[in-house]
Amino acid sequence: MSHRVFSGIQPSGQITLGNYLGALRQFVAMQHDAKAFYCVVDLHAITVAQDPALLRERIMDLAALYLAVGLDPRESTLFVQSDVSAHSELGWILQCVVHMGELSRMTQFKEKAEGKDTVTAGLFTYPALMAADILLYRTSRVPVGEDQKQHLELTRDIAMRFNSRFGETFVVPEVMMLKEGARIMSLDDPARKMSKSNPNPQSRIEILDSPDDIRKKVGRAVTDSDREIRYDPQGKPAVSNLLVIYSLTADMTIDGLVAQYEGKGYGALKKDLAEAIVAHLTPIQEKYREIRQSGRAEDVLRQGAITAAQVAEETMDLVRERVGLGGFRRR
Ligand code: ATP
Ligand code: LTN
Repeated sequence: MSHRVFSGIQPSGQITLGNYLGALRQFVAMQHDAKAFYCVVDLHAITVAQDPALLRERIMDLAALYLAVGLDPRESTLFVQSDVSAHSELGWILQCVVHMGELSRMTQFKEKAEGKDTVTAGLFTYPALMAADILLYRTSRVPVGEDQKQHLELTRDIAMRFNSRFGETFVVPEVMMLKEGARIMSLDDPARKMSKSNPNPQSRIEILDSPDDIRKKVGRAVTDSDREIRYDPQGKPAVSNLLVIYSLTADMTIDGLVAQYEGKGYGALKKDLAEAIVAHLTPIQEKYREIRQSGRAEDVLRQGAITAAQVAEETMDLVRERVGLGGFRRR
């Protein structure tokens, strides 16, 4: 049986090199031998305040970027989460399956709630909606970065609990993480992951950054104390992060890079790294601009919503029946 793949990215900011190297790159690679669904998870984005006009722009930006990095609508279904109401509906039902204690243990919630006077209930129940996204499509594989591993484990627990309580309904999905790139770190602090909603724009490279911005950001990236260039994520986290980014954008091995820069300083490494990133991102940016102007993404999302809704509704019919809910619309 061919695999079902589902994943999503929040339109909560400009997409970063972390999102690309940890997640998007996998989306593209996995679309060929699976039935894949890639979603713009706007309902997740509103768990923190979003400006409505900006949110709409970011949804279109992300959809155009999906196409620009090589997602092919003939192979993958690309759609916006809020266009398929089954996500909210199953999200609610799964909120009635997941436990408060389980949600309280989620590190993403703890990190996002830290230091805030108030947080929304949606930020807390976020993993139930994420589980709904995945389980609606009877997904077998979920490509994500390392930070989502805990949410995926909870999704599996929710699916198994539901199946044992109500009878076999959901496929229990597997997490798919890349060996290299699953956790790209911030340029200003190698102890934190690169994130699109970090208030410091110097902490991240955005996929749509200009070549000059990329050069400046890489140039200012923090480095470790001695001058030696070696791969040692524990002892030299900043330089190791730069080596991972370099290796993935230039398609070279880390060992090869370490040999190439032996005896050279951080300056030489950073200069060449910036050029490798620029060379990798320039063709993506060109495609992105062309797609954004053509309005093509809107047609893709319209068709994607129809395809996704059909699959999701089939699952919802079964879920309602299993749980003992309503069903009169169809009787
Ligand atoms: P936010 O800062 O708004 O929470 P984010 O940048 O963490 O956003 P998400 O939309 O939450 O991005 O994540 C989209 C995908 O990118 C997920 O699969 C996530 O695991 C992956 N991802 C996010 N940050 C990184 C990173 N630094 N390295 C590798 N993968 C990442
Ligand atoms: N929680 C994820 C985004 C997300 C997702 C999903 C990822 C929402 N629904 C379903 C994979 C599958 C995040 O914050 N990166």
